[in-house]
Amino acid sequence: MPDTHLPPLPPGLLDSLRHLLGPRGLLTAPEDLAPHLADWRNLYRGATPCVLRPGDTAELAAAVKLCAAAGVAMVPQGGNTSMVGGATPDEGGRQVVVSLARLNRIRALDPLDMTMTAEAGVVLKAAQNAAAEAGCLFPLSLGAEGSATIGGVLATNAGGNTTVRYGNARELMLGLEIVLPDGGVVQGLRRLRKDNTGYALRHLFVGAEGTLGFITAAVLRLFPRPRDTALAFCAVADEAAALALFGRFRTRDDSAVRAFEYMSGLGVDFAVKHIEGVSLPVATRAGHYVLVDLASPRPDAGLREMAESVLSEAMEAGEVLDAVLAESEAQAQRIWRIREEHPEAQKREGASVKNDVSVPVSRVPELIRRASAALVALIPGSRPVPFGHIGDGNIHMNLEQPEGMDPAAFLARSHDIMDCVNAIVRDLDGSFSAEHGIGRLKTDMMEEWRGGPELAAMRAIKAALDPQGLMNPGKVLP
Ligand code: FAD
Ligand code: 2HG
Ligand code: ZN
Repeated sequence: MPDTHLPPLPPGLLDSLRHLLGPRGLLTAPEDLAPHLADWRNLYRGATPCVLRPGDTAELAAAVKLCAAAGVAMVPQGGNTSMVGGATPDEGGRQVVVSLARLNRIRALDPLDMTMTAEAGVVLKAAQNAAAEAGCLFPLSLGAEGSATIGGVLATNAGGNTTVRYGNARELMLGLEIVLPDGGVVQGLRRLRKDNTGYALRHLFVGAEGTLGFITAAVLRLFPRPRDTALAFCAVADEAAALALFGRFRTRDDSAVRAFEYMSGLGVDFAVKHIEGVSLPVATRAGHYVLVDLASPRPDAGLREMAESVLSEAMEAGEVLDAVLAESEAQAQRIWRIREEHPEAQKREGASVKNDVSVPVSRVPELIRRASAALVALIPGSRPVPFGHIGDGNIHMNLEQPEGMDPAAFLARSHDIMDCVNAIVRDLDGSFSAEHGIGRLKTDMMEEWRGGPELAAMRAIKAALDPQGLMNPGKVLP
Protein backbone atom coordinates (compact mmCIF):
# COMPACT_ATOMS: atom_id res chain seq x y z
CA MET A 1 0.00 0.00 0.00
CA PRO A 2 1.26 3.54 -0.71
CA ASP A 3 2.73 5.21 2.37
CA THR A 4 0.50 8.27 2.74
CA HIS A 5 2.79 9.88 5.34
CA LEU A 6 5.44 10.70 2.74
CA PRO A 7 5.00 12.94 -0.30
CA PRO A 8 5.06 10.81 -3.47
CA LEU A 9 7.78 12.92 -5.10
CA PRO A 10 10.06 15.70 -3.84
CA PRO A 11 8.42 19.13 -4.37
CA GLY A 12 9.10 20.66 -7.76
CA LEU A 13 10.27 17.46 -9.46
CA LEU A 14 7.01 16.89 -11.32
CA ASP A 15 7.04 20.48 -12.59
CA SER A 16 10.64 20.12 -13.78
CA LEU A 17 9.83 16.84 -15.52
CA ARG A 18 6.74 18.35 -17.15
CA HIS A 19 8.76 21.29 -18.36
CA LEU A 20 11.41 18.95 -19.78
CA LEU A 21 9.19 16.29 -21.35
CA GLY A 22 6.00 18.17 -22.26
CA PRO A 23 2.48 16.74 -21.94
CA ARG A 24 3.17 13.70 -24.19
CA GLY A 25 6.19 12.81 -22.10
CA LEU A 26 4.66 12.83 -18.63
CA LEU A 27 1.55 10.88 -17.67
CA THR A 28 -0.15 11.42 -14.32
CA ALA A 29 -3.86 10.69 -14.90
CA PRO A 30 -4.90 7.43 -13.17
CA GLU A 31 -6.34 5.98 -16.41
CA ASP A 32 -3.02 6.64 -18.19
CA LEU A 33 -0.98 5.09 -15.39
CA ALA A 34 -3.12 1.94 -15.05
CA PRO A 35 -1.71 -0.07 -18.02
CA HIS A 36 1.81 0.38 -16.61
CA LEU A 37 1.11 -0.92 -13.12
CA ALA A 38 0.20 -4.61 -13.51
CA ASP A 39 2.33 -7.35 -15.08
CA TRP A 40 1.23 -9.74 -17.86
CA ARG A 41 0.62 -12.56 -15.40
CA ASN A 42 -1.29 -10.35 -12.93
CA LEU A 43 1.05 -11.38 -10.14
CA TYR A 44 1.80 -7.80 -9.09
CA ARG A 45 -0.05 -4.49 -9.04
CA GLY A 46 2.17 -1.54 -8.19
CA ALA A 47 1.65 2.21 -7.78
CA THR A 48 3.46 5.20 -9.27
CA PRO A 49 3.09 8.98 -9.20
CA CYS A 50 3.82 9.26 -12.94
CA VAL A 51 5.01 7.56 -16.09
CA LEU A 52 7.81 9.28 -18.01
CA ARG A 53 7.79 8.85 -21.78
CA PRO A 54 10.88 10.64 -23.13
CA GLY A 55 11.01 11.23 -26.89
CA ASP A 56 14.73 10.67 -27.37
CA THR A 57 17.95 9.74 -25.58
CA ALA A 58 18.81 13.32 -24.62
CA GLU A 59 15.41 13.81 -22.98
CA LEU A 60 15.77 10.53 -21.11
CA ALA A 61 19.26 11.46 -19.89
CA ALA A 62 18.03 14.85 -18.66
CA ALA A 63 15.05 13.26 -16.89
CA VAL A 64 17.32 10.68 -15.26
CA LYS A 65 19.58 13.48 -13.99
CA LEU A 66 16.57 15.17 -12.38
CA CYS A 67 15.37 11.94 -10.75
CA ALA A 68 18.89 11.05 -9.56
CA ALA A 69 19.38 14.49 -8.02
CA ALA A 70 16.05 14.05 -6.19
CA GLY A 71 16.86 10.46 -5.12
CA VAL A 72 13.84 9.05 -6.94
CA ALA A 73 13.83 5.40 -8.06
CA MET A 74 13.16 4.55 -11.73
CA VAL A 75 11.59 1.44 -13.28
CA PRO A 76 12.40 0.97 -17.00
CA GLN A 77 9.49 -0.42 -18.99
CA GLY A 78 9.26 -1.64 -22.58
CA GLY A 79 6.29 -3.75 -23.67
CA ASN A 80 5.58 -4.84 -20.07
CA THR A 81 5.48 -8.52 -21.05
CA SER A 82 7.88 -9.64 -18.31
CA MET A 83 7.03 -13.07 -16.90
CA VAL A 84 8.68 -12.24 -13.55
CA GLY A 85 7.24 -8.84 -12.63
CA GLY A 86 10.43 -7.12 -13.79
CA ALA A 87 8.87 -4.00 -15.30
CA THR A 88 6.28 -3.04 -12.70
CA PRO A 89 6.85 -0.62 -9.81
CA ASP A 90 6.40 -1.73 -6.21
CA GLU A 91 3.35 -0.85 -4.10
CA GLY A 92 5.07 2.04 -2.30
CA GLY A 93 3.87 4.65 -4.82
CA ARG A 94 7.21 6.48 -5.14
CA GLN A 95 8.95 4.61 -7.96
CA VAL A 96 8.69 6.41 -11.30
CA VAL A 97 7.95 4.24 -14.35
CA VAL A 98 10.06 5.17 -17.38
CA SER A 99 8.54 3.91 -20.62
CA LEU A 100 10.87 3.68 -23.62
CA ALA A 101 7.90 3.41 -26.02
CA ARG A 102 8.59 6.69 -27.84
CA LEU A 103 12.18 5.76 -28.63
CA ASN A 104 10.90 3.74 -31.55
CA ARG A 105 13.03 4.57 -34.56
CA ILE A 106 15.17 2.31 -36.70
CA ARG A 107 18.21 4.57 -36.96
CA ALA A 108 20.14 2.59 -39.57
CA LEU A 109 20.14 -0.68 -41.47
CA ASP A 110 23.06 -1.92 -43.52
CA PRO A 111 22.61 -5.20 -45.44
CA LEU A 112 26.34 -5.38 -46.20
CA ASP A 113 27.42 -4.93 -42.60
CA MET A 114 24.43 -7.14 -41.72
CA THR A 115 23.48 -4.77 -38.90
CA MET A 116 20.47 -2.75 -37.82
CA THR A 117 20.56 0.07 -35.28
CA ALA A 118 17.25 0.17 -33.46
CA GLU A 119 16.03 2.25 -30.55
CA ALA A 120 14.92 0.56 -27.35
CA GLY A 121 11.18 1.08 -27.86
CA VAL A 122 11.06 -0.56 -31.31
CA VAL A 123 8.65 -3.48 -31.01
CA LEU A 124 10.34 -6.80 -31.83
CA LYS A 125 7.89 -7.53 -34.66
CA ALA A 126 8.65 -4.11 -36.21
CA ALA A 127 12.38 -4.88 -36.04
CA GLN A 128 11.78 -8.22 -37.78
CA ASN A 129 9.72 -6.45 -40.46
CA ALA A 130 12.33 -3.76 -41.04
CA ALA A 131 14.98 -6.43 -41.56
CA ALA A 132 12.71 -8.38 -43.93
CA GLU A 133 11.99 -5.27 -46.01
CA ALA A 134 15.74 -4.95 -46.56
CA GLY A 135 15.96 -8.59 -47.64
CA CYS A 136 17.49 -9.70 -44.33
CA LEU A 137 16.45 -11.61 -41.22
CA PHE A 138 16.42 -10.46 -37.62
CA PRO A 139 15.89 -13.90 -36.11
CA LEU A 140 14.81 -13.33 -32.50
CA SER A 141 11.26 -14.65 -32.20
CA LEU A 142 8.93 -15.18 -29.25
CA GLY A 143 5.24 -15.31 -28.50
CA ALA A 144 5.16 -11.73 -27.20
CA GLU A 145 6.90 -10.27 -30.25
CA GLY A 146 3.91 -8.04 -31.07
CA SER A 147 4.47 -6.11 -27.80
CA ALA A 148 7.97 -6.86 -26.49
CA THR A 149 10.59 -4.24 -27.35
CA ILE A 150 14.25 -4.31 -28.36
CA GLY A 151 15.16 -2.73 -25.00
CA GLY A 152 13.14 -5.34 -23.13
CA VAL A 153 14.46 -8.36 -24.98
CA LEU A 154 18.04 -7.17 -24.45
CA ALA A 155 17.48 -6.23 -20.81
CA THR A 156 16.17 -9.75 -20.17
CA ASN A 157 18.56 -11.47 -22.61
CA ALA A 158 15.45 -13.11 -24.07
CA GLY A 159 15.73 -16.47 -25.78
CA GLY A 160 12.62 -17.73 -27.50
CA ASN A 161 12.16 -20.09 -30.39
CA THR A 162 15.25 -19.52 -32.51
CA THR A 163 17.99 -19.60 -29.85
CA VAL A 164 18.86 -23.10 -30.98
CA ARG A 165 20.09 -21.67 -34.31
CA TYR A 166 20.90 -17.98 -33.77
CA GLY A 167 21.55 -17.63 -30.02
CA ASN A 168 19.72 -15.50 -27.50
CA ALA A 169 19.45 -11.69 -27.48
CA ARG A 170 23.01 -11.22 -26.18
CA GLU A 171 24.46 -13.05 -29.17
CA LEU A 172 22.49 -10.82 -31.54
CA MET A 173 23.87 -7.59 -30.06
CA LEU A 174 27.05 -5.82 -31.21
CA GLY A 175 26.76 -2.45 -29.49
CA LEU A 176 24.59 -0.45 -27.10
CA GLU A 177 23.74 3.14 -26.28
CA ILE A 178 23.12 3.40 -22.55
CA VAL A 179 21.89 6.03 -20.12
CA LEU A 180 23.57 5.44 -16.77
CA PRO A 181 21.80 5.91 -13.42
CA ASP A 182 23.33 9.40 -13.04
CA GLY A 183 22.19 10.49 -16.52
CA GLY A 184 25.56 9.97 -18.24
CA VAL A 185 25.31 8.59 -21.78
CA VAL A 186 27.54 5.74 -23.02
CA GLN A 187 27.78 5.99 -26.81
CA GLY A 188 28.55 2.39 -27.69
CA LEU A 189 26.66 1.95 -30.96
CA ARG A 190 29.64 0.38 -32.70
CA ARG A 191 28.75 -2.09 -35.46
CA LEU A 192 31.98 -4.03 -35.18
CA ARG A 193 32.45 -7.79 -35.11
CA LYS A 194 35.76 -7.27 -33.35
CA ASP A 195 36.11 -4.70 -30.57
CA ASN A 196 38.28 -5.73 -27.62
CA THR A 197 38.71 -2.39 -25.90
CA GLY A 198 38.63 -2.94 -22.17
CA TYR A 199 35.73 -4.34 -20.20
CA ALA A 200 32.82 -5.31 -22.48
CA LEU A 201 30.45 -2.93 -20.68
CA ARG A 202 27.65 -3.59 -23.16
CA HIS A 203 27.33 -7.15 -21.94
CA LEU A 204 26.70 -6.01 -18.36
CA PHE A 205 23.50 -4.31 -19.40
CA VAL A 206 22.17 -7.31 -21.34
CA GLY A 207 20.28 -9.46 -18.85
CA ALA A 208 20.59 -6.84 -16.07
CA GLU A 209 16.81 -6.29 -16.22
CA GLY A 210 17.12 -2.52 -15.93
CA THR A 211 19.00 -2.61 -12.62
CA LEU A 212 22.16 -0.93 -13.96
CA GLY A 213 20.84 1.65 -16.43
CA PHE A 214 18.69 2.23 -19.50
CA ILE A 215 19.34 0.67 -22.88
CA THR A 216 18.29 3.37 -25.37
CA ALA A 217 19.45 1.85 -28.67
CA ALA A 218 21.27 -1.22 -29.94
CA VAL A 219 23.23 -2.43 -32.94
CA LEU A 220 21.73 -5.81 -33.83
CA ARG A 221 23.08 -8.57 -36.05
CA LEU A 222 21.18 -9.52 -39.18
CA PHE A 223 21.30 -12.73 -41.19
CA PRO A 224 20.48 -13.78 -44.74
CA ARG A 225 16.77 -14.19 -45.40
CA PRO A 226 15.66 -17.85 -45.60
CA ARG A 227 14.87 -18.94 -49.15
CA ASP A 228 13.95 -22.54 -48.43
CA THR A 229 11.88 -23.65 -45.44
CA ALA A 230 10.05 -26.71 -44.14
CA LEU A 231 7.92 -27.15 -41.08
CA ALA A 232 6.84 -30.41 -39.47
CA PHE A 233 4.45 -31.15 -36.62
CA CYS A 234 5.03 -34.61 -35.16
CA ALA A 235 3.39 -36.85 -32.61
CA VAL A 236 6.27 -38.60 -30.84
CA ALA A 237 6.44 -41.66 -28.59
CA ASP A 238 7.79 -39.95 -25.48
CA GLU A 239 10.22 -37.25 -24.25
CA ALA A 240 13.25 -39.35 -25.16
CA ALA A 241 11.91 -39.79 -28.69
CA ALA A 242 11.50 -36.01 -28.99
CA LEU A 243 15.15 -35.55 -28.11
CA ALA A 244 16.26 -38.38 -30.38
CA LEU A 245 14.46 -36.68 -33.27
CA PHE A 246 16.27 -33.43 -32.47
CA GLY A 247 19.55 -35.34 -32.67
CA ARG A 248 18.60 -36.82 -36.05
CA PHE A 249 17.85 -33.41 -37.60
CA ARG A 250 20.93 -31.83 -36.08
CA THR A 251 23.20 -34.56 -37.36
CA ARG A 252 21.73 -34.25 -40.86
CA ASP A 253 22.04 -30.43 -41.04
CA ASP A 254 22.71 -28.50 -37.85
CA SER A 255 22.49 -25.11 -39.56
CA ALA A 256 18.99 -25.80 -40.93
CA VAL A 257 17.28 -26.31 -37.54
CA ARG A 258 15.76 -22.88 -36.91
CA ALA A 259 13.47 -24.04 -34.08
CA PHE A 260 12.74 -27.32 -32.33
CA GLU A 261 9.93 -27.10 -29.80
CA TYR A 262 8.39 -29.68 -27.48
CA MET A 263 4.73 -29.76 -26.37
CA SER A 264 2.89 -32.13 -24.07
CA GLY A 265 -0.41 -33.69 -25.10
CA LEU A 266 -2.21 -31.70 -22.40
CA GLY A 267 -0.69 -28.40 -23.52
CA VAL A 268 -1.86 -29.03 -27.08
CA ASP A 269 -5.31 -30.01 -25.77
CA PHE A 270 -5.51 -26.65 -23.92
CA ALA A 271 -4.53 -24.73 -27.08
CA VAL A 272 -7.19 -26.56 -29.13
CA LYS A 273 -9.80 -26.04 -26.40
CA HIS A 274 -9.22 -22.34 -25.67
CA ILE A 275 -7.83 -20.71 -28.82
CA GLU A 276 -10.07 -20.08 -31.78
CA GLY A 277 -8.73 -21.46 -35.05
CA VAL A 278 -6.29 -23.89 -33.41
CA SER A 279 -6.71 -27.57 -34.25
CA LEU A 280 -4.58 -30.71 -34.14
CA PRO A 281 -2.91 -31.08 -37.57
CA VAL A 282 -2.18 -34.83 -37.25
CA ALA A 283 -4.67 -37.70 -36.94
CA THR A 284 -2.91 -39.23 -33.93
CA ARG A 285 -3.65 -37.82 -30.48
CA ALA A 286 -0.47 -38.36 -28.48
CA GLY A 287 1.09 -37.55 -25.13
CA HIS A 288 3.99 -35.68 -26.74
CA TYR A 289 4.51 -33.52 -29.82
CA VAL A 290 7.31 -31.58 -31.44
CA LEU A 291 7.43 -28.77 -33.95
CA VAL A 292 10.45 -28.79 -36.28
CA ASP A 293 11.15 -25.59 -38.21
CA LEU A 294 13.86 -25.78 -40.87
CA ALA A 295 15.25 -22.84 -42.84
CA SER A 296 18.16 -22.15 -45.16
CA PRO A 297 19.30 -19.13 -47.18
CA ARG A 298 19.96 -21.53 -50.09
CA PRO A 299 16.91 -21.80 -52.37
CA ASP A 300 17.96 -25.33 -53.38
CA ALA A 301 18.57 -26.67 -49.87
CA GLY A 302 15.97 -29.43 -50.31
CA LEU A 303 14.68 -29.10 -46.77
CA ARG A 304 11.32 -30.74 -47.43
CA GLU A 305 13.01 -33.84 -48.84
CA MET A 306 15.43 -33.85 -45.91
CA ALA A 307 12.55 -33.62 -43.43
CA GLU A 308 10.69 -36.47 -45.16
CA SER A 309 13.78 -38.64 -45.05
CA VAL A 310 14.55 -37.95 -41.37
CA LEU A 311 10.92 -38.44 -40.35
CA SER A 312 10.63 -41.76 -42.15
CA GLU A 313 13.80 -43.01 -40.43
CA ALA A 314 12.39 -41.87 -37.08
CA MET A 315 9.06 -43.57 -37.81
CA GLU A 316 10.84 -46.84 -38.55
CA ALA A 317 12.68 -46.46 -35.24
CA GLY A 318 9.33 -46.00 -33.46
CA GLU A 319 10.18 -42.46 -32.31
CA VAL A 320 7.67 -40.64 -34.51
CA LEU A 321 4.07 -41.89 -34.43
CA ASP A 322 2.58 -39.47 -36.93
CA ALA A 323 3.71 -36.31 -38.71
CA VAL A 324 2.57 -33.64 -41.11
CA LEU A 325 4.63 -31.25 -43.23
CA ALA A 326 3.10 -27.81 -43.81
CA GLU A 327 1.94 -27.40 -47.40
CA SER A 328 1.84 -23.60 -47.35
CA GLU A 329 3.01 -20.59 -45.39
CA ALA A 330 -0.54 -20.21 -44.04
CA GLN A 331 -0.52 -23.79 -42.72
CA ALA A 332 2.93 -23.27 -41.21
CA GLN A 333 1.60 -20.23 -39.34
CA ARG A 334 -1.43 -22.20 -38.11
CA ILE A 335 0.90 -24.89 -36.77
CA TRP A 336 3.12 -22.32 -35.04
CA ARG A 337 0.03 -20.96 -33.28
CA ILE A 338 -0.47 -24.28 -31.47
CA ARG A 339 2.89 -23.68 -29.81
CA GLU A 340 2.79 -19.91 -29.44
CA GLU A 341 -0.65 -19.87 -27.82
CA HIS A 342 0.46 -22.16 -25.00
CA PRO A 343 0.87 -19.30 -22.45
CA GLU A 344 -2.54 -17.79 -23.30
CA ALA A 345 -4.30 -21.17 -23.35
CA GLN A 346 -2.85 -22.05 -19.95
CA LYS A 347 -4.03 -18.72 -18.59
CA ARG A 348 -7.57 -19.41 -19.81
CA GLU A 349 -7.60 -22.92 -18.34
CA GLY A 350 -7.11 -21.54 -14.82
CA ALA A 351 -4.35 -20.68 -12.39
CA SER A 352 -0.91 -21.97 -13.27
CA VAL A 353 2.59 -21.72 -11.87
CA LYS A 354 5.50 -21.28 -14.27
CA ASN A 355 8.92 -22.89 -13.95
CA ASP A 356 11.21 -21.50 -16.64
CA VAL A 357 14.09 -23.92 -16.10
CA SER A 358 17.00 -25.32 -18.09
CA VAL A 359 19.12 -28.45 -17.85
CA PRO A 360 21.79 -29.92 -20.12
CA VAL A 361 19.93 -30.94 -23.29
CA SER A 362 20.60 -34.64 -22.72
CA ARG A 363 18.79 -34.52 -19.37
CA VAL A 364 15.51 -32.99 -20.56
CA PRO A 365 13.58 -36.30 -20.67
CA GLU A 366 14.60 -37.04 -17.08
CA LEU A 367 13.62 -33.51 -16.02
CA ILE A 368 10.15 -33.80 -17.53
CA ARG A 369 9.48 -37.26 -16.11
CA ARG A 370 10.81 -36.61 -12.62
CA ALA A 371 9.31 -33.13 -12.23
CA SER A 372 5.89 -34.22 -13.54
CA ALA A 373 5.74 -37.12 -11.06
CA ALA A 374 6.96 -34.98 -8.15
CA LEU A 375 4.43 -32.22 -8.87
CA VAL A 376 1.46 -34.58 -9.01
CA ALA A 377 2.64 -36.14 -5.75
CA LEU A 378 2.91 -32.66 -4.20
CA ILE A 379 -0.56 -31.53 -5.32
CA PRO A 380 -2.77 -34.48 -6.27
CA GLY A 381 -4.91 -33.69 -9.30
CA SER A 382 -2.59 -30.91 -10.50
CA ARG A 383 -1.71 -31.02 -14.20
CA PRO A 384 1.90 -30.64 -15.41
CA VAL A 385 2.18 -28.83 -18.76
CA PRO A 386 5.83 -29.03 -19.84
CA PHE A 387 6.62 -27.31 -23.14
CA GLY A 388 9.20 -25.20 -24.87
CA HIS A 389 12.66 -24.97 -26.24
CA ILE A 390 13.86 -28.57 -25.90
CA GLY A 391 16.73 -27.91 -28.31
CA ASP A 392 18.14 -25.42 -25.75
CA GLY A 393 17.42 -27.64 -22.74
CA ASN A 394 14.88 -24.97 -21.69
CA ILE A 395 11.55 -26.43 -20.63
CA HIS A 396 8.65 -24.41 -19.22
CA MET A 397 7.84 -26.97 -16.52
CA ASN A 398 4.51 -25.35 -15.75
CA LEU A 399 1.79 -26.67 -13.48
CA GLU A 400 -1.93 -26.11 -14.02
CA GLN A 401 -4.26 -26.16 -11.03
CA PRO A 402 -6.42 -29.24 -10.35
CA GLU A 403 -9.83 -28.92 -11.98
CA GLY A 404 -12.30 -27.32 -9.58
CA MET A 405 -9.66 -26.15 -7.07
CA ASP A 406 -9.85 -22.58 -5.80
CA PRO A 407 -7.24 -20.69 -7.92
CA ALA A 408 -6.08 -18.64 -4.93
CA ALA A 409 -5.52 -21.77 -2.84
CA PHE A 410 -3.48 -23.24 -5.71
CA LEU A 411 -1.39 -20.08 -6.17
CA ALA A 412 -0.71 -20.04 -2.43
CA ARG A 413 1.38 -23.15 -3.11
CA SER A 414 3.50 -21.37 -5.78
CA HIS A 415 6.70 -21.45 -3.77
CA ASP A 416 6.29 -25.14 -2.84
CA ILE A 417 5.77 -25.87 -6.54
CA MET A 418 8.84 -23.90 -7.64
CA ASP A 419 10.95 -25.46 -4.86
CA CYS A 420 9.81 -28.93 -5.92
CA VAL A 421 10.92 -28.39 -9.54
CA ASN A 422 14.08 -26.53 -8.58
CA ALA A 423 15.31 -29.38 -6.38
CA ILE A 424 15.21 -31.69 -9.41
CA VAL A 425 16.75 -29.03 -11.67
CA ARG A 426 19.63 -28.63 -9.22
CA ASP A 427 20.17 -32.37 -9.16
CA LEU A 428 20.38 -32.30 -12.98
CA ASP A 429 22.94 -29.42 -13.02
CA GLY A 430 20.41 -26.94 -14.40
CA SER A 431 19.25 -23.36 -13.79
CA PHE A 432 16.15 -22.06 -12.01
CA SER A 433 15.72 -19.29 -14.59
CA ALA A 434 16.55 -20.02 -18.21
CA GLU A 435 15.24 -17.07 -20.21
CA HIS A 436 12.64 -14.99 -18.31
CA GLY A 437 15.09 -13.63 -15.73
CA ILE A 438 14.70 -12.94 -12.03
CA GLY A 439 12.57 -9.78 -11.88
CA ARG A 440 10.76 -9.51 -8.61
CA LEU A 441 9.49 -13.09 -8.57
CA LYS A 442 12.74 -14.95 -8.06
CA THR A 443 14.98 -12.64 -6.02
CA ASP A 444 14.61 -14.92 -3.01
CA MET A 445 16.21 -17.77 -5.00
CA MET A 446 19.39 -15.82 -5.75
CA GLU A 447 21.12 -16.38 -2.40
CA GLU A 448 20.73 -20.14 -2.61
CA TRP A 449 21.69 -20.47 -6.28
CA ARG A 450 24.19 -17.66 -6.81
CA GLY A 451 25.24 -16.80 -3.24
CA GLY A 452 28.83 -16.37 -2.05
CA PRO A 453 31.43 -14.68 -4.26
CA GLU A 454 29.14 -14.68 -7.33
CA LEU A 455 26.37 -12.66 -5.67
CA ALA A 456 28.96 -10.47 -3.91
CA ALA A 457 30.48 -9.59 -7.31
CA MET A 458 27.01 -8.75 -8.67
CA ARG A 459 26.37 -6.49 -5.66
CA ALA A 460 29.74 -4.76 -6.17
CA ILE A 461 28.88 -4.04 -9.82
CA LYS A 462 25.48 -2.69 -8.81
CA ALA A 463 27.02 -0.46 -6.12
CA ALA A 464 29.65 0.87 -8.54
CA LEU A 465 27.18 1.80 -11.29
CA ASP A 466 24.15 2.71 -9.20
CA PRO A 467 25.44 3.80 -5.77
CA GLN A 468 22.09 5.32 -4.79
CA GLY A 469 20.22 2.12 -5.71
CA LEU A 470 17.76 4.00 -7.92
CA MET A 471 17.56 1.62 -10.90
CA ASN A 472 14.67 -0.83 -10.68
CA PRO A 473 15.00 -1.47 -6.94
CA GLY A 474 13.76 -4.81 -5.62
CA LYS A 475 14.55 -6.63 -8.88
CA VAL A 476 17.23 -9.26 -9.54
CA LEU A 477 19.31 -8.78 -6.36
CA PRO A 478 17.86 -9.92 -3.00
P1 FAD B 1 9.40 -5.40 -20.16
O1 FAD B 1 8.52 -6.50 -19.72
O2 FAD B 1 8.81 -4.06 -20.25
O3 FAD B 1 10.69 -5.35 -19.23
C1 FAD B 1 11.41 -6.50 -18.93
C2 FAD B 1 12.61 -6.12 -18.04
O4 FAD B 1 13.54 -5.34 -18.77
C3 FAD B 1 12.25 -5.29 -16.84
O5 FAD B 1 13.12 -5.61 -15.79
C4 FAD B 1 12.48 -3.87 -17.29
O6 FAD B 1 12.76 -2.99 -16.22
C5 FAD B 1 13.67 -4.04 -18.21
N1 FAD B 1 13.71 -3.11 -19.34
C6 FAD B 1 12.77 -2.96 -20.32
N2 FAD B 1 13.21 -2.08 -21.23
C7 FAD B 1 14.44 -1.67 -20.82
C8 FAD B 1 15.39 -0.76 -21.34
N3 FAD B 1 15.18 -0.09 -22.47
N4 FAD B 1 16.54 -0.57 -20.65
C9 FAD B 1 16.78 -1.23 -19.50
N5 FAD B 1 15.91 -2.09 -18.96
C10 FAD B 1 14.75 -2.31 -19.63
N6 FAD B 1 10.86 -14.50 -23.03
C11 FAD B 1 11.79 -15.28 -23.59
O7 FAD B 1 12.97 -15.15 -23.30
N7 FAD B 1 11.42 -16.26 -24.50
C12 FAD B 1 10.13 -16.45 -24.87
O8 FAD B 1 9.84 -17.35 -25.65
C13 FAD B 1 9.14 -15.60 -24.30
N8 FAD B 1 7.86 -15.72 -24.66
C14 FAD B 1 6.92 -14.93 -24.09
C15 FAD B 1 5.60 -15.09 -24.47
C16 FAD B 1 4.60 -14.31 -23.90
C17 FAD B 1 3.17 -14.50 -24.31
C18 FAD B 1 4.96 -13.32 -22.93
C19 FAD B 1 3.91 -12.46 -22.30
C20 FAD B 1 6.29 -13.14 -22.56
C21 FAD B 1 7.28 -13.96 -23.11
N9 FAD B 1 8.63 -13.82 -22.76
C22 FAD B 1 9.57 -14.63 -23.35
C23 FAD B 1 9.06 -12.92 -21.66
C24 FAD B 1 10.06 -11.91 -22.13
O9 FAD B 1 10.93 -11.52 -21.09
C25 FAD B 1 9.51 -10.71 -22.80
O10 FAD B 1 8.55 -10.96 -23.76
C26 FAD B 1 10.54 -9.71 -23.36
O11 FAD B 1 11.88 -10.09 -23.25
C27 FAD B 1 10.39 -8.47 -22.56
O12 FAD B 1 10.26 -7.37 -23.40
P2 FAD B 1 9.43 -6.10 -22.95
O13 FAD B 1 9.72 -5.00 -23.89
O14 FAD B 1 8.00 -6.45 -22.76
O15 FAD B 1 10.10 -5.78 -21.53
C1 2HG C 1 7.22 -19.32 -24.27
O1 2HG C 1 8.19 -20.01 -24.59
C2 2HG C 1 7.41 -18.28 -23.23
O2 2HG C 1 6.11 -19.42 -24.81
C3 2HG C 1 6.38 -18.33 -22.12
O3 2HG C 1 8.71 -18.29 -22.72
C4 2HG C 1 6.47 -19.57 -21.31
O4 2HG C 1 4.25 -19.30 -20.45
C5 2HG C 1 5.37 -19.75 -20.26
O5 2HG C 1 5.68 -20.36 -19.25
ZN1 ZN D 1 10.01 -19.72 -23.69
